[in-house]
Amino acid sequence: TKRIAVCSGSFDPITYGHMDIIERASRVFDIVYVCVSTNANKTGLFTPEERIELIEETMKTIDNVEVKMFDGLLIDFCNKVGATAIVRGLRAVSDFEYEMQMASMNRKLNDNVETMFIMTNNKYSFISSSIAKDVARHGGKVSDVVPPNVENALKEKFKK
Ligand code: COD
Repeated sequence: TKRIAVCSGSFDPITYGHMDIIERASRVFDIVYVCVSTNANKTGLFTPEERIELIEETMKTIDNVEVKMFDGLLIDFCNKVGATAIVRGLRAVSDFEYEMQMASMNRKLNDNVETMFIMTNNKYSFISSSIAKDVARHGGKVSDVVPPNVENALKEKFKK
């Protein structure tokens, strides 16, 4: 049987940090679904369709990664695709509390889906979508933080 994982997130937009986690997960699991959800506490810059396109462009060289959009409980998406793991990235201690809350809630909802954490490469520890957006909004250079297609998309967004 295939080992299937879900990398969940808002990916608004995808950064080198996200890519690192997805790539590492793709080496451990047979199939990795990147599940784009809207985080109720964050307002989005990119539409879900735009986010998916940017992820697909960036991850196209990795064959066992598929990008999907899901509007609902992450656990329901896992059931739908037959995933036994949710993979999340950990950057620093500050991520821990939020991740613990989500993992324990998801465990209550379905004890058969395991939340697993991958530590990001140190050089991406301080990257976030929010910071990339903020720097791009003010015309700063984001080429160390996001791939070229995302850099262009950010430029387009803030041109208007
Ligand atoms: N290095 C490593 N990992 C990183 C980096 C980085 N620089 N940046 C982000 N990550 C990791 C994050 O830790 C996370 O694991 C993943 O990448 C995605 O990050 P974000 O910020 O894009 O996504 P979030 O945290 O906003 O995603 C939250 C969800 C949308 C997944 C969550 O709200 C959710 O599951 N919603 C669906 C509804 C649901 O099921 N709710 C109940 C959950 S208990």
